[in-house]
Amino acid sequence: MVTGGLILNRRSFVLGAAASAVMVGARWDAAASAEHAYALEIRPGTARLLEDDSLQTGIWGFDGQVPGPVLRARQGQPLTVAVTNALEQPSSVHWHGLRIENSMDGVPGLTQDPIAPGETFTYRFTPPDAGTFWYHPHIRSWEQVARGLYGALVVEEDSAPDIDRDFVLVADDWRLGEDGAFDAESLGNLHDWAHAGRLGNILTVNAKAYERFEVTPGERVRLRLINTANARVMQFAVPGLRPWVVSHDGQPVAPYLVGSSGVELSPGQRTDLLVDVAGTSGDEIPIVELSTGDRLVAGYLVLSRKTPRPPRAFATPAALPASTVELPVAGNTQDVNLTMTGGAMRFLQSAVYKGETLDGRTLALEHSQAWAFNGIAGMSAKPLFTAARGTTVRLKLRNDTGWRHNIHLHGHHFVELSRRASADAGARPVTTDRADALQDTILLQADELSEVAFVADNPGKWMIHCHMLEHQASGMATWFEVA
Ligand SMILES: [Cu+2]
Repeated sequence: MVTGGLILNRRSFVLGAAASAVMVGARWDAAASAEHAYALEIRPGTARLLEDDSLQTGIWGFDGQVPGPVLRARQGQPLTVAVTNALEQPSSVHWHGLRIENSMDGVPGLTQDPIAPGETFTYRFTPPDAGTFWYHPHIRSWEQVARGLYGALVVEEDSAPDIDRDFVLVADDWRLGEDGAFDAESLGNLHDWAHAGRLGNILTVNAKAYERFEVTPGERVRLRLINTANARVMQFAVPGLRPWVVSHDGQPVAPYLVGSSGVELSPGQRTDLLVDVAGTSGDEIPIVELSTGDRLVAGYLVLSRKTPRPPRAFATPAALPASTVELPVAGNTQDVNLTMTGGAMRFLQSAVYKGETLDGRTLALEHSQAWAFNGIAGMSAKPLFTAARGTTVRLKLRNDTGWRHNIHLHGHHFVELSRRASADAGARPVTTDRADALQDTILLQADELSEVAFVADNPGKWMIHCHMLEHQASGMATWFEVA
């Protein structure tokens, strides 16, 4: 464990940052209250997203800021968030990755009514897992998330891991004009919807061009990375240091070192890194984003000129406290196929939309639908499947499109069992770093197949959708029921 003095340092850092930078109007006082309570307002605001900070961007944000306040909760303790919608369109809040009661999942039309303009909805739940999560609207999310409606939700472990500082890095890509204005004109562009989704031209971390994190040589630092982009897959690395991955999607993994290609985060995914800070006071160590082939600087670890702490022996970090997710087992298994079709180059010939079979041209031009799951575009009246509570569901994902997709499961975490490069290729064991990871979101390349499994232990109606938000809006959304 760290010494008492360092715990104090860390605490004062967290609260200091909260008071000054990220938490206007939302406060957390663990000492005063066992129940963590917040109030958030969804409203327009402005942000300085560019290096030239004379340029402002109109955004939509929780409390008018982007990212929204970092909400902090504790594993197993109740959390209350009263959300008021001050937009002129309906909204909601989904708690991405949290295995909570279905009525709190924030999906209008499935788990609640939308929060109408001027109305307030109070979310109350108890996070069962410690880790890095995030929150965002689940209605017109292709617009509302793109405009800046998202924030981090950090659920702290009951017993704190041995670290000195804890930072949240909310990464996004924005589509902005030269003057910094948000490109609203291209929202809903069907070309984006049928291709890779809305990709931005500006990378930000915590809505800054170059976010700076002050650290001291000799410290072990936790970086909580969250990809909140609508559609861009990102790859992060800290080339000057040797970061350990300790968690994916809010679930602990056996620690391993980040490789030279960085750690991949598809939209919605999270990864927690532990970084042992080495260097000389005054150094600025870049955090880089590698997905374009360039090394884009996403921010800096700035080594403080304060007296370095006594050097500590940097060993392989201990794993975070074990997950409470029930692991799938053989037997009592239900197989479900989910086949993705459509998109540019392999357009839908036809699909069922709201109960009616329509040709691809009508789907695209009259309903903005370009993709289908099992031949059905968009949400249907009936669930894709119903599982008895406690059943292991083996979900056979098959991407028959020419594009990457990013499947997100609500209310549950799954493990990947196997992957194939195409239907003709042999099954191979999962060899990625995430082989043992519990995930709530998974990226499939064009033509890939993947088998994932989870225990359907959370009763209610849960979405499965592509978390490339334009794909979700244009057909890739369905739901299942745990009875
Ligand atoms: Cu997709």
